[in-house]
Amino acid sequence: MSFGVIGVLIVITLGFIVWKFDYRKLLTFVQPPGTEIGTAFGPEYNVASPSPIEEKTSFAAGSQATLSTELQRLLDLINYYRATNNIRPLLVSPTLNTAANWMANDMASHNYLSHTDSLGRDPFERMSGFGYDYNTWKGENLAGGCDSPPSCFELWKNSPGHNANLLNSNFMVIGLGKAYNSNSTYGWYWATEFGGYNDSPDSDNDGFADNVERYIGTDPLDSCPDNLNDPAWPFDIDNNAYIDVRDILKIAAAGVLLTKEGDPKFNRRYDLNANGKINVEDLLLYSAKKVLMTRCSN
Ligand SMILES: [Ca+2]
Ligand SMILES: [Ca+2]
Ligand SMILES: [Ca+2]
Ligand SMILES: [Ca+2]
Repeated sequence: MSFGVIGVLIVITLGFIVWKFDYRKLLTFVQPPGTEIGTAFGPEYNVASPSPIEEKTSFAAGSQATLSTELQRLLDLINYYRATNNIRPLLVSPTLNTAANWMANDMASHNYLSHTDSLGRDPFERMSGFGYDYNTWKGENLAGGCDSPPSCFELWKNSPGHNANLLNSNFMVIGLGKAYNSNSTYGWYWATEFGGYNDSPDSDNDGFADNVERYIGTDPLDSCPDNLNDPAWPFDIDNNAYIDVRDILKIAAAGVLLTKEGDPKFNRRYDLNANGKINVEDLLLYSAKKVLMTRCSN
C-alpha cells in the first residue's frame, strides 16, 4: 500500500461573531463579548488530500496591508459572493491582516483549531492586541484541512454561522491568513478576521484610505498624477492633475453608472467610495470632499 498519496482529512470550520453595542450611541450598555454563532464543529467533510506544498508564512512585526495571490483569491471569492447578494465588498485592514496571519501560524505551529489562541485570548482580545480595538462589529472564521481558497470558501458558505459572517453587511474590512504545518492534525490552517470599521491609513493624505485606493486601483502612496498613465488620484479620472467637471462627465460617458460588481461594465476605477456600486454617491463625493477645481502638484 502506498503511503500518503491519497489521504482523508477531516475538515473543520469555526465561526465566531459578537455584536458589541456602540457606546457612542448607547451610553449605558455594552454587551460583553462571548456570544458565539456557528462555533459548533462541522459539518465534517472528507476530502482527498493532494500532496501539500510546504509554504512558509512568517509573522512580521509590522502591519500587513497586502495579500499573497492565494489570499487575494480567497478575498475575491468572498467579495464576489457578497456582490451577488448585494453587499459591499470588504477592504483589507492592515491590523486585521496581521492578526489573521498570526492566528493561522499560531494554530499551525501549536496544532490546534480553536477561537482561543495559544495565549488564551479570544478573537476580540487578539484583534485588540494587534491594534484593532474599535467598538464595532467583529467576527472570525477559521478553517483547518482545506487546502485551497475555493475549498475553504465552500466550507464556510455551507455552514450557517460562517455564512452569516461572509454576508454580514456591517463588516467593511477583513484580514486573511493561512499557514501549513506537515506535523499538525489538519495541515493547512486558515483565519479570517472581520471588522465594521475601516482602520486603514491614508498614506498620501488625499482623502482616500490606502485600502480604498488599492481597491480603486490608484496609488496609495501618490496623491498627484505625473502623466496620463499615472493613476495616482482617485478623483482625477483623466489623470491630468486637475479636478473639474470633465472628470465627472467622464464617469457618465463611460457608461458605468448604475452598474455593480459583477456586471460586465462595472469598473472599480469609478467606484470612488469602494462600495461595489457606481452611482450618484460616487459623483457626490466630488462636492462632499470639496475637490472640484483643485490642482495637485508634485
Ligand atoms: Ca490616499
Ligand atoms: Ca493616491
Ligand atoms: Ca482631471
Ligand atoms: Ca460606489
